[in-house]
Amino acid sequence: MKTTLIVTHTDLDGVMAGLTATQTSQSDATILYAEAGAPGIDAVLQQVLDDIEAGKLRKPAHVMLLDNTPSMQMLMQFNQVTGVQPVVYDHHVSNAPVWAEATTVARFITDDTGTSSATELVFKDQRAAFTTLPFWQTLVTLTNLYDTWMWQDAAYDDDVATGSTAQVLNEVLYFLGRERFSTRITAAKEASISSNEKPRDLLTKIFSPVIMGLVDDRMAANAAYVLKKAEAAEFGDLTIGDTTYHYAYVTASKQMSEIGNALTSLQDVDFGLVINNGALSFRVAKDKDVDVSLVAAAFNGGGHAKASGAKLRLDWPAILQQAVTTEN
Ligand SMILES: [Mn+2]
Repeated sequence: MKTTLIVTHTDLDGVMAGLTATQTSQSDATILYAEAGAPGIDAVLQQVLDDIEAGKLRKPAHVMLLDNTPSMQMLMQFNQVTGVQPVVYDHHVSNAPVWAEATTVARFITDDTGTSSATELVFKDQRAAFTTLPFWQTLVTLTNLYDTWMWQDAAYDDDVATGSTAQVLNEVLYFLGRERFSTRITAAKEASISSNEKPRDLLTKIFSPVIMGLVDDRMAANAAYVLKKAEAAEFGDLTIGDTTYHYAYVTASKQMSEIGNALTSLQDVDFGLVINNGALSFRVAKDKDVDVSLVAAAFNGGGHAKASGAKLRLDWPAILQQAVTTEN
């Protein structure tokens, strides 16, 4: 193992936080990626501990945990085995109890205002490492706007399209994939890019005009798909207690939250439901009062009152057998 270990999330904020942290780490860094939430990062840290125990890995000298907070128990175990106090950069407020409690086994750099991404937390903490990379501030701004949902605010609909370029940066990540995205960003550290490049021009320099054109095409195709799905919606009524709610539903294979949003703007709809291969995604219309986390909970799912999700598990072998048995 190299001397710095970084564990981060797989989304734009996680990937950019990792790339920002490698710039600041004193030595070569290994980056590992974890799924969202404590179970995701706990699983990765458990694997690291297992590998250290099996002699496959050397103990890291520095550990940075980004856009994610492990469980209290895992932080204690990790500290005990490695002797290292990880530095945790996180902004998921549901982890605040661990931030308050685990101060003897880890150091926490956090935000609970909803305005700072993990990438911004790392950048602000280590700004001195970026004096020779003035354009990095723009990448941090775009990542921050996207991850905190602020990119849609009118304030960022400015003459250089800062808000919409934040969405484009996210799309570039999913178009290229994490490896190629990271390679391009790392190469940009070597290129001489001026500090006052407009956001879109900066991305074109980093990723090339060809890639930006393909990403634009893909975003246009996605928007058309969302529109087509909203037009194909069917409608239902659901009674919870004394109240009956009207909802729109449709099946889709991608763009779940965008389609959910589009469904909520259809006439008289209280909430939208998008179904993707058994995954149910609920979203409440603006100014409508229905707690869809109750509906998700009925399928062992959860989330927020205004947006929640669940997974419908169907026993296909049993369904097939029953259908054939009934038929014959
Ligand atoms: Mn984040």
